[in-house]
Amino acid sequence: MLLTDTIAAIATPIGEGGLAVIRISGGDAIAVAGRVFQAGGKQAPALAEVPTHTVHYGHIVRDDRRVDEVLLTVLRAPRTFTREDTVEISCHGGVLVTRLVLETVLAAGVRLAEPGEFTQRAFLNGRIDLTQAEAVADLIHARTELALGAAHEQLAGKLAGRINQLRDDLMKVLAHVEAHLDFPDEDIAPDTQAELLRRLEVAGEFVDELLHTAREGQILRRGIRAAIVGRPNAGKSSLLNQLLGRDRAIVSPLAGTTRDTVEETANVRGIPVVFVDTAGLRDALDVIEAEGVKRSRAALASAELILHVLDQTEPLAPEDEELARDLGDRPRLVVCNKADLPAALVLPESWKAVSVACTSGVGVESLKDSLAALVWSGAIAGEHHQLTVNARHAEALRRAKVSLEQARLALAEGVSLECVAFELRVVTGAVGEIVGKTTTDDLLDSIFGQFCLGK
Ligand SMILES: Nc1nc2c(ncn2[C@@H]2O[C@H](COP(=O)(O)OP(=O)(O)O)[C@@H](O)[C@H]2O)c(=O)[nH]1
Ligand SMILES: [Mg+2]
Repeated sequence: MLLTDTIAAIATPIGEGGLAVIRISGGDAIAVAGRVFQAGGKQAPALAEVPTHTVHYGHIVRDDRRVDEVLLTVLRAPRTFTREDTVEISCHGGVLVTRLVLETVLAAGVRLAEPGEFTQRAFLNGRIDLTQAEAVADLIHARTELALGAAHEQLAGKLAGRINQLRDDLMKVLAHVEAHLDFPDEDIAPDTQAELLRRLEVAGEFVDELLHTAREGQILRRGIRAAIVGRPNAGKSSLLNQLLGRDRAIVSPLAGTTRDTVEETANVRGIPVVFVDTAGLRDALDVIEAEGVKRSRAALASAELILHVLDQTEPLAPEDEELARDLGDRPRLVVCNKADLPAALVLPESWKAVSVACTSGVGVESLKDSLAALVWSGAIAGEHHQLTVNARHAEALRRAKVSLEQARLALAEGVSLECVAFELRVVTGAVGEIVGKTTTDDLLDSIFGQFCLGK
């Protein structure tokens, strides 16, 4: 991937819309735009002359023919996303017209950008660090406002700031240790050693704190899967519809109505939850239902949370007890449905249950509260949702943690300063990977390759 050439891509989704944006970035961006743009009005200055961060009305022209009527924004380096000269062309949002504008720009001498290349340039030019680049992707993919909030904080550099601080602190300790290595005759003074140990302990606590946010980070980024299971006719499909707020699954008094699994995402108190409605768990009557039951079992196995629906007009069935046993200590919420009808159900003491009536929706809001509480249980709540690490960060932090502990032990026992320095270099390297201070091409490819075209 060249960093010196000029690139262009459609920055908006392909499809019919009111507007589409074609983005051009690189040293020739403004010159290229000047070649294909015909400004409206007689006294309009050439694009090369216009001030930065200004918008211009005119037409994109190819071989003297007007391709589209556009608004063109000129953004000069370095106050741009990529830190390069950038031009954004807002054209009409049709599939064909957008493609023609892009082709016109490409024909004028720029290269089609690769997926994520604008963001990669922003990173390589020092505009953002790796955590911020990842936040751009999180932002685009965010499905709830909570996830969006976390992505915004990360994009603003909150995580990067904390990670850089950690790395700086460790570098100082490393510098101390290395200084002593240069003078092997001198022992490290006891109070210096105590101070260095304290700093390593503080660093270790901070790494642990960050690692604790990994689960939350995953919940916010990927959401969780919740399987709705229970006996036929308990009201599983009715519950799915209530949780989604619309009639997605077929509800009927006939047992065995739901034969396939139905998957839909809903926003529950800021958590993206993929609900999977399943066929009732029972001995199937025919091959289709048998396949449905098989899929229910698969959904059950892959879910992070189980909504176990019971019909409270009936006594507890052996299947329900069996299911509870099978689930062991996996997160489970027991939902007693049909609260509008007389009760015949007696639950074992240890079963914590929420009572709902899915026909009217009574109890569904408190079910959502319980669900969110269950998801966040064990995770740090509140403002800490704002600072969460992703799987890549967590992996680097785990490596850092191991070496940090080795360094601390070596220093405490006065084994060898060489060993302390070695481990600390591993730690600072691992921590540096998070923000992109130490990177490999493979790492960059894997991060930026996940982006969509034009980002
Ligand atoms: N009275 C009452 N009936 C319900 C309630 N929830 C579901 N039902 C009825 O129970 C039957 C089975 O519901 P359904 O959602 O298809 O159950 P599933 O087989 O578990 O998916 C349907 O006739 C629903 O209308 C409820 O809260 N109260
Ligand atoms: Mg059903």
